[in-house]
Amino acid sequence: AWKKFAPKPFQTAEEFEREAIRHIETTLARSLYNCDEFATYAGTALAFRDRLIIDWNTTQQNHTFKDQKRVYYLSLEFLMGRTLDNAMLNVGLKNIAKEGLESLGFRMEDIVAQEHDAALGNGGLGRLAACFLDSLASLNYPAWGYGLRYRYGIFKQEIVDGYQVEVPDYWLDFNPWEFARHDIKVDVQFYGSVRKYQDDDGKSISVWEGGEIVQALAFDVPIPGYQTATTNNLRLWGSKAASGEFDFQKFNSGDYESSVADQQRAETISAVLYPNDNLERGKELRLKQQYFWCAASLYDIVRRFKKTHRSWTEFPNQVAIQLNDTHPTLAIPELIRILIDLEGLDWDQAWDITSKTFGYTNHTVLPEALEKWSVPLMQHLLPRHLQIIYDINLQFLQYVERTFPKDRDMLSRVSVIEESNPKMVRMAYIAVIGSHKVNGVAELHSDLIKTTIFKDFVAIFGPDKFTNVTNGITPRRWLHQANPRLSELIASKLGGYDFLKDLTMLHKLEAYVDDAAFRKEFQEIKYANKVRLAKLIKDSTGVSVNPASLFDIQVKRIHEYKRQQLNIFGCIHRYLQIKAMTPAARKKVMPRVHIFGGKAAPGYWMAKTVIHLINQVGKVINSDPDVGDLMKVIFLEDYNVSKAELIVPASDISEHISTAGTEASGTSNMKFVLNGGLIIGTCDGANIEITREIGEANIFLFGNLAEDVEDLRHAHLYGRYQLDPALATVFDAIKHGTFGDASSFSALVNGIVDHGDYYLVSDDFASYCKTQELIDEGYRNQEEWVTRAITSVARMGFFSSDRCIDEYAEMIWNVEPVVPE
Ligand code: 26W
Repeated sequence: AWKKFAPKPFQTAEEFEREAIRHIETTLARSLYNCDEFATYAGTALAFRDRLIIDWNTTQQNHTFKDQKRVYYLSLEFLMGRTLDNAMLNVGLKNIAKEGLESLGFRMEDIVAQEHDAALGNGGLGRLAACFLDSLASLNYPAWGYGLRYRYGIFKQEIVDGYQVEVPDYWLDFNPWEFARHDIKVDVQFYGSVRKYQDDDGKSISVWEGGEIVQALAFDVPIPGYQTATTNNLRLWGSKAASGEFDFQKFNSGDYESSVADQQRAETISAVLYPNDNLERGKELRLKQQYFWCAASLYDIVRRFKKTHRSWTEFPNQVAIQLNDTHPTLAIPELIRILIDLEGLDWDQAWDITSKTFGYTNHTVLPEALEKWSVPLMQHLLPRHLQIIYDINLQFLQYVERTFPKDRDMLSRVSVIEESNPKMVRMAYIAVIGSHKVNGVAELHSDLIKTTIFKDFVAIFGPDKFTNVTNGITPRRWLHQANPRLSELIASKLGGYDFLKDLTMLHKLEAYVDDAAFRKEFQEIKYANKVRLAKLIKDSTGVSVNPASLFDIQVKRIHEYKRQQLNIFGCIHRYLQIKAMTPAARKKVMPRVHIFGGKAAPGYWMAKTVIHLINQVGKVINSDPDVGDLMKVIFLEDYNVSKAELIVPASDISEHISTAGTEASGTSNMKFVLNGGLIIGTCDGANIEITREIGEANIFLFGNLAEDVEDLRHAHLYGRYQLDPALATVFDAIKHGTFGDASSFSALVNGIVDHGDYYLVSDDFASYCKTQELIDEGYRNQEEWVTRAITSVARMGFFSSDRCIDEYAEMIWNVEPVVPE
């Protein structure tokens, strides 16, 4: 009987218009007579949202009914970007909407551009989580993401006088994609103390009591799969003071303000995303965020399990939890606490269930990024969890001692507690010990973690616990949405869009490498994408760039290990060369536009110095009449996902030039190549596998190898090296004030000249510059260049996040898809 009342989704352009207008007039209470682009976006989004909800409800009912194992992806970051375009594509009604919008007098691009990015992430790790959600739904895996609903996402970056300025990103004014679940609340406890007693059977019981309670409220975001009815759920937790906790004592005694202050203190937990990427700062609020989110998510997962299951031994057959880096490691002691303290299991049962449930993905080997929390802080905030962590450590160290009886050093090396002052809890070790699989994100990285940070653990647990899953990207957003013309061209040759579901089909494009019409169209698309980027550059910086020049792009978080400084020193070197040339020689220079973008962590002074230098160099070069169009240096402000969608398809060359052994994988490298750009890169992260797939002839590799980095660093420290002479000339120009006040940049220069050049900029400089010359030569031969670009696109099928998710499902989660009815 209910069926006849079920909402009917629109099927035609006219029905879509009717729905969008209904929402504009009723849901938004706006008159059609002042219907601007924003209102039209809102009406469109709400019409599509209705459509998503239907599939979402069906999917969740179906998953509950089928009762198969589910995947829970715990990530502090989900860098989703915009949703509308993806929703339209995935439900297959984009053309209908386009037609409808046109008849209302709007262009699709303008409407889609009204949406604010959901920027709940820093960079690679957060964007990877977003690609994974897309693939999980598209492949019909029953999966949920769990994260935090930050009120402020990553800050907006403004460039003022060449310096980065951070502006808060309040993004929730109008967010049609989330649903507040007012009925789903979890009380999360902090502080307090642990009371131990013996029950009637003499069993020791721990009770965590006192302290304070903060309430977690669920906000759900539907995640539609591509061309499937499967619509998964992303649950984000917002914090609020627990209603019972609103201090009526204070309230009644007239201390209204302080009782509101308590409320605000609770809301602070989910207020802001920490903007550090690869730097751990040990802040109490961050630890509170981590526990708040882990506790709420586990409560929710356990509650769902208990609705249909009685035996705890079934838990790992029903639940797979993936830890996206160590940020959710507290979920391990939390599950043990639930099983022992609340459900009455004994240690061995609880441990067995827990370690079968969790998998841990490591995303970085940088020592400053490895999470450690001080024991006193943990004792204060989470007293029961600290006890459990000590218990885990005790059991583990006893096992190690039995296995390696003669190795005393081993015990202190692998102990979860670092014996420093204060003592520190090593979160990555808990994650390794408490999971059944540990993976890195590219082959080199997975090898490195086994030989460096987790070497002892390989000896202890054996090599099979450690595995590799090379990262991937979703071809829906990063090919079809970002580059619709290229996607259409490919579809015209491959007989439709099936390659968006099976990216390995791209290999068939190799048959068209010599097809003149195909090549011409391919080149025209690249040119059009460069024109589009040139317009963004003009609008945001005022600088005109010639789209016929070689576009050389480096966009990613600003970090010393990613070496934007190497790139900008290379630009200065090129500039000095041009300045020294005769007019005749200048005619032979290959014109280039050097484009940078990326945010520096607000407290990362050296990264901010790099941004300042790039802007200063741009200011000088872009207005130098000797240079003209031969060279431009651009810093694009506020790099984010939606800008990436515009930037990525417009590269001729992109730069992925980290010191070998430091970039775990990189994922933008994959995006650029998939869109027909070549790359210059070091032998690092996924660059190595990209090379293996597309062929050495199609990539510009340079620089020292990871295996030599340690020796080179050593040589610097003991003075057995000489500053690269070309780099010395670059430094002279900086010191002479060519790019403004030299003292602004002295720390950057001195870090290389006097302080050990930790990132080996000098060691790689000559090889970098030489390779840039090869690129100029290569680009001159457009015919060969296009062949390389097309061949590369054709060979990128491996890097779909669909492949990646299938590998996780098989090797780590042991879950199967649930095909929708
Ligand atoms: C605790 C501070 C902090 C914050 C973020 C430490 C570490 C992180 C992330 C793990 C850093 C990150 O985003 N890592 C990136 O992960 C990508 C996805 O696997 C990789 O492609 C990048 O190479 C890696 O830098």
